[in-house]
Amino acid sequence: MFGLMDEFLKNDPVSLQKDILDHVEYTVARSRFSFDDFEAYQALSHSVRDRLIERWHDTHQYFKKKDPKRLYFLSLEFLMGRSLSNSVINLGIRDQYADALNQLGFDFEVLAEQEGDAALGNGGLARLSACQMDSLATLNYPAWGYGLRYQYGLFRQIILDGFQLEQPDYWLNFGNPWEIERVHVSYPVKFYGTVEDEGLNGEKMKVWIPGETVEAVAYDNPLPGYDTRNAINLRLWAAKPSGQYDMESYNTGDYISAVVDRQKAETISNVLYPDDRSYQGKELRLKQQYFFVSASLQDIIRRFKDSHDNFDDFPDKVALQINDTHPSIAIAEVMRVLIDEEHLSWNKAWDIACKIFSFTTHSVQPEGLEKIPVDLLGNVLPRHLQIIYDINYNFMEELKKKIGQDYDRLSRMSIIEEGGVKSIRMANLSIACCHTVNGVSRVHLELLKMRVFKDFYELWPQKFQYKTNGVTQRRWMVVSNPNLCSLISKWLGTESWIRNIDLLAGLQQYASDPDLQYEWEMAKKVNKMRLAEYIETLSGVKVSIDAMFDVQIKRIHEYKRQLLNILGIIHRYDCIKNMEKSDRRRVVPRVCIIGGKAAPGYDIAKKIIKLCHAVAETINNDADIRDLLKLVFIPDYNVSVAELVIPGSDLSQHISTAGHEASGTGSMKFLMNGCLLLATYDGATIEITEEIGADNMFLFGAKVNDVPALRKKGAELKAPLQFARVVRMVRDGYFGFKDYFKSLCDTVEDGKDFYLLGYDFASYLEAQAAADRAFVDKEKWTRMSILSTAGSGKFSSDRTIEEYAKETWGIEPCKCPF
Ligand code: 26M
Repeated sequence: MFGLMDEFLKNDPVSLQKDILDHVEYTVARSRFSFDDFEAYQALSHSVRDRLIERWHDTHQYFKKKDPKRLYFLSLEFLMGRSLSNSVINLGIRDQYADALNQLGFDFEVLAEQEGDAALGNGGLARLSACQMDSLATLNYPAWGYGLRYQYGLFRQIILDGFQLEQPDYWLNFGNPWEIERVHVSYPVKFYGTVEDEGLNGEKMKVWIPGETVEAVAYDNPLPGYDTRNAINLRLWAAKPSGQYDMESYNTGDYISAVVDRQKAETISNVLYPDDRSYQGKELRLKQQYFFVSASLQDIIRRFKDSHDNFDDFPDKVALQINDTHPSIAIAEVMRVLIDEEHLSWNKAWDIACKIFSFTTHSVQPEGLEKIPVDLLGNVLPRHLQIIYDINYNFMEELKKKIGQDYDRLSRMSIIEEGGVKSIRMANLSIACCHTVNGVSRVHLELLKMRVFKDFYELWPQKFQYKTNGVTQRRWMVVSNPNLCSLISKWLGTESWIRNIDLLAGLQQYASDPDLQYEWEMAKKVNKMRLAEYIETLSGVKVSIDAMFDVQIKRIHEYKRQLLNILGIIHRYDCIKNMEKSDRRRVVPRVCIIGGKAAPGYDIAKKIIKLCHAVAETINNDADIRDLLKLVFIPDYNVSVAELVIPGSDLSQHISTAGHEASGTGSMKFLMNGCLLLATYDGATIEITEEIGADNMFLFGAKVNDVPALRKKGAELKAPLQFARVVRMVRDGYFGFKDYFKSLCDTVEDGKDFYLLGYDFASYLEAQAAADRAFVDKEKWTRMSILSTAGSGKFSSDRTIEEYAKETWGIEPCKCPF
């Protein structure tokens, strides 16, 4: 079966051209003599997809033959972005396609721009899942991703008069060539109903009689590894009306409403919830969680049963990773299936569950932890509620034996939260069951141990670990920054760093080499020109590429402190205005770029976006300021915008209040692309500092351990005068919208400044001044930039995945032969 090379699709330009033209004619149904860029993109994608499917089939046959322990990665969110460039690069056929297209009169890059983003996720957590899937495929791990196929991804951000408006992202409008619909891979998922006691062979049994059944249909997304034949699968579930009809309503003649009811089933996979705590406790969100978990587990168990008949082997063949608590209802579902359907004993089932599940948490704030009201869970999933009560009973009994009658601690650790709204604490359920709880950076684990999960850490210290996040260099360097990559490969004399990123350290020795420095600066210049063009088309603002491009792109959140950035920009503007004309020559020109979405219900975050626009309006139209300072907001920030912006940045800001960013992954993408970081000692930044040295970054601000004491000081902690002055400018209406910005200004008043903007302001300005000084010393700046890339190796998701594979999942590579 393997090695029949001549059976594979051919990749020479002539075969590729024929293939593309055939798809124009037979798939897109256009004339091969007349088709536009979008149609060419569609045909091209189908041609690539054929090659993907070939490898994907071989990989799965090989996995089936070898039957290794498999990893199943459960996540409610995957932020994949575009697929075309990534696929052809990983398949190793980009240049062949580019040649073939050239001869047809098309430009590969232009066609790649036709693709829309798959934005089935919110931010960091979701993009991390996508990066980790790329590493799993590349490192040949036998892994599957499971998630939901939302019809509407993360909302599109429109800016109207400086205000954010949300629009639906109906991303499937023009079809999606990267997925394969599997109408025959489908499972019924049940909701509601009652639980009854029944006797079976003299034993009491619980029988769930559901009230609604929805069908889950699989959509497979093949994901190719780089420089390997392996292609793994991301299986996303879509809800379809069930084949099981409610005969009664049909027979009673209520045909129309019966059809309408069935159609409602589809709403389950309709829309991605924006990351927003106010959505907690929503029925539809719980149904989404259970829907994808139930379908995935049926699929996983079916695959296991194909070649095994004893559940004792289950933990040797299956690792289940829960991405944050969102899929944690899987724990109760595994128990239900093993006990009610497979008739295992409680103890046997619990033993299996504890061996297969691991859990990674991505948050720092205890109030961000997910809770499901008991009434809601009891209504939607009555049997699961019983199981969770039983898990909690056993857990509490075990705990009492260990810690005695410490009721405060027992109630803190209980899976059930009593009080106003009695709720299930999904994090406590996850920790009680999972063999490993991972944090996403070293300092994040410390915070989990000392604060958020202190009680649990004291009970089970060995469960708590961390795996510092990483990102894939395939997407964040090879796809998005080809100029820099060819330069790196030339100087290293190899392209192997794309698979073995530690080789980047080889650049260190050339960091001061004038030839490399020159080429490095040229590559940056070309990327800045591309970004400048994009900015001008979007906002009409002309920016000079000689200015420092200073970028902050990420979700808008108070703890990420975009407000600190804007207040710093106001300060810079105010200083320039008050300078003697002759002194202005010494000002380092800046283009400040901010981008990101605010959760639709997050008022303060939306005001930050409006303030950014109001300040930009004033600065950019001030003839006095010219190229010394510009501020632009990039609308609708997403993965493909990041791919354009990051390579064109000089400086990037990661300025969260210490102790609030669990890891941060944007910083790693900038680092790999040789952008200098201006950052606080928070999340993974601490580890970045250790890799590249504090003198190659601009660090500032309170440290994680300072923050609690600073907060205690309250109003005693006086913000510096410069800070008071810029806040006053906003308050007094210097940028208009005085009343609207009042509540935003209130959040940083002395005594109320929870995120410590006032406290950190002076050191922030110093770090900015240090960045200015470094920028004018081109030799120094470029050296720092080269050393950033050279020191970024640790932050590849390849390293993260190797650690998970060895320390958490216990899986081995399974490389499909060519
Ligand atoms: C919650 C309720 C309802 C709907 C959505 C949510 C929700 C969705 C996503 C809550 C949180 C979500 O993601 C959190 C997240 O992205 N955390 C980030 O994870 C990154 C990867 O580990 C880290 O680098 C970031 O520091 C962390 O903020």
